[in-house]
Amino acid sequence: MVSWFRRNKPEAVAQAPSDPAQQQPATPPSAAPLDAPAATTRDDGWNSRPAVESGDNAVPAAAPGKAGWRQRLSGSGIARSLGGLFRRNPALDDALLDEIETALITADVGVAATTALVDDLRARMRKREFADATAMFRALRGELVAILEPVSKPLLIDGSARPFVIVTVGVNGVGKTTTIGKLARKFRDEHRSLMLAAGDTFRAAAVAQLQAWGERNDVQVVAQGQNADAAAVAFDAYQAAQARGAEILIADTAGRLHTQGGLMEELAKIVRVLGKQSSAVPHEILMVIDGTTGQNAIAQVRAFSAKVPVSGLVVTKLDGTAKGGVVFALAREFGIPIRYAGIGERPEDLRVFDAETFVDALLPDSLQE
Ligand SMILES: Nc1nc2c(ncn2[C@@H]2O[C@H](COP(=O)(O)OP(=O)(O)OP(=O)(O)O)[C@@H](O)[C@H]2O)c(=O)[nH]1
Ligand SMILES: [Mg+2]
Repeated sequence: MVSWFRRNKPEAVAQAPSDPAQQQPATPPSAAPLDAPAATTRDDGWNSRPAVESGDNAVPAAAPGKAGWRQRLSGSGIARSLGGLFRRNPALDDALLDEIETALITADVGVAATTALVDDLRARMRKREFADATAMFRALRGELVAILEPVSKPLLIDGSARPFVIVTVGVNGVGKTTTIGKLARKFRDEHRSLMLAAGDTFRAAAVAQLQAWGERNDVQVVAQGQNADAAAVAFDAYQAAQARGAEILIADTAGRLHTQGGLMEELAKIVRVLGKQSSAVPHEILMVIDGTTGQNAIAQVRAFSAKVPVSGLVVTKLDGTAKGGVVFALAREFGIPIRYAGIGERPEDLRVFDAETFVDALLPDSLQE
């Protein structure tokens, strides 16, 4: 944790409260226009010169972010249970291992990952590797980081792909549209040119929600009316982005239950139609997971991955009471890169996922290196 703050010192500053974007709700007010005009365009300078130029065609999509992980994650189930254990200054014995096991399972780390972790700690305790409980907690920290390290791979925007296409997918209400809004904010702050595609055509309010995020961030949104074919919207948006030389196109999609066969087919169609442009398109299929979902997240990722090649995950709602442990279960089960963590509803509440930062935000300060 300390080392992370050291690395990122200049950014460890709270967002200026005068930013109007912060004062707006994540979901636009109901007074927002409901019917989006077909293929809306705004020529408002979004295409202005990027200050961040990718010399090697691939740079991290966003900086690691600002301080606040610890503050936001301290309410999570996993932070509370592990922190509580540690504060009691326990003896190093089997009872402590049982408590760690309970804490991890309660926090949704999952039975398989928990068993592997605890068995390993037990074996090391028997070999007298640990002088005291603190030493065992440190080992636990190391193992938790080791689970997440392989999936700590930030999204790299290939500068030679114009546009670099990101499609967000996931079940209803997980935070897809909000994440797009946050990404729009990040990319805009990096002076990248970008466009959004309102591919959730099920509800008029969904189009309006994306348009509100677009307006807030000065980003052009390509939309058609409600009930338009989502694949056609994505296709039009791709062509518009290409014609304008946009660096990035992010397509929203409607939430769907992973068990709804027809809707899952529609998602595959969106990806297939985009793929007609080039086999590399879409460059990233970003699946958004609600961090409070628990083990059901595993079933969701399995079902979506069976239909479309999910290439990155975003875990949202890790602030508040999320159990958080599902991040470890996902990492262990799929090995799909976790690109970002959502830690709040505001535009700036998105962090590039980092294994050490995440684990250290869950553990007491004294355990950090
Ligand atoms: N606390 C918290 N809330 C979040 C976060 N991300 C999204 N939300 C909230 O979750 C709710 C749903 O977000 P949306 O972005 O509309 O979710 P969606 O996946 O687009 O939903 P559908 O389009 O209906 O499938 C909103 O109230 C968001 O403000 C987060 O990281 N933390
Ligand atoms: Mg949405």
